[in-house]
Amino acid sequence: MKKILVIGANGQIGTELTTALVKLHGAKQVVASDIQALGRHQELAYEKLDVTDAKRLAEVVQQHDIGEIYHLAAALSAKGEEHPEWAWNLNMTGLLNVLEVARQAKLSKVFWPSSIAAFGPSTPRDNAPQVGAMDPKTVYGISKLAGEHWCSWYAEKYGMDIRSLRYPGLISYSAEPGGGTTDYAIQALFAAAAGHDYTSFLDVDSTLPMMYMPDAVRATIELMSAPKEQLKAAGSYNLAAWSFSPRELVDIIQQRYPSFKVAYQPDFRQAIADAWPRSIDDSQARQDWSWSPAYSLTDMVDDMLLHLVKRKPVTQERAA
Ligand code: VAH
Repeated sequence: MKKILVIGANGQIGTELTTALVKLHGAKQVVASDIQALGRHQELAYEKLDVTDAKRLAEVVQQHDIGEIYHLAAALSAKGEEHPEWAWNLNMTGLLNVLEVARQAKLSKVFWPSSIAAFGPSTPRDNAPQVGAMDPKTVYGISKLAGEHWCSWYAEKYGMDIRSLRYPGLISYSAEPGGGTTDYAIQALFAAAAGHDYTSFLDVDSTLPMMYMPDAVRATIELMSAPKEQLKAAGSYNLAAWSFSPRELVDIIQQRYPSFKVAYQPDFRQAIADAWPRSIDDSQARQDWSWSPAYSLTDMVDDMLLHLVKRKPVTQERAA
């Protein structure tokens, strides 16, 4: 049986998605890969892979008899603004390599994450629609919007099955995120669990769409398992759980840790957040494959703090 290749398996999404894919398909069916020399998932075959190297990617697909790719390696919004050429190359050359290798190897399915970052100031701030104005203002968002169109082009021209989700900000404890704008929420939870105060780089009322990683992973697997004929969206699906501001998150944390203190010092990431919608209309996903988040905002806070207090945060320096 053809195997699954996860590109970016050591990353914030890849770490938990890979574990879930192993649970579903078995360790022998999943090959992990990332830019680091070593993988996080000891039980899996692992390939050190720079996804901008098309030749190496094609070799890995051939050597492991890959049938599906989950391509998660990317530069996120904040780091992309600090290193625009690097971010564009990683995000676009990486995706184009995956699409072209998948075409030539006749892979059955490809998953690629888009993001609410593909929206911009012209997008309605509340209940951003599945189809509407998209004028991203970050290199990351531009690469996600361009990527959505490239995925549609390959799907239409070659009849490929390419599936995608516009993830909101994702909250997780298993792998620290790499340079996103929504990371303030994760950093605040890590700080509270460690008994430290926190200085937020977003202002107190910066409301953003967010989701707990277990829900995002389940949505990904549900999307990839859905019968193709059920999927009516032309491209990447809006996906949502809830939205919150730093003030709202901190209030919930302080109900559990009354001494937790937060200061607000907005930096360049404030302008990134201000160009993103406050909430997302994901009714198409709910309609097409009965998407529904399982975790409430307080469930997420309690589960994050439970795991973080029990263990030192797992961190792994990611190559820039
Ligand atoms: C970022 N976590 O902050 C990512 C995400 C919607 C935000 O794409 O860049």
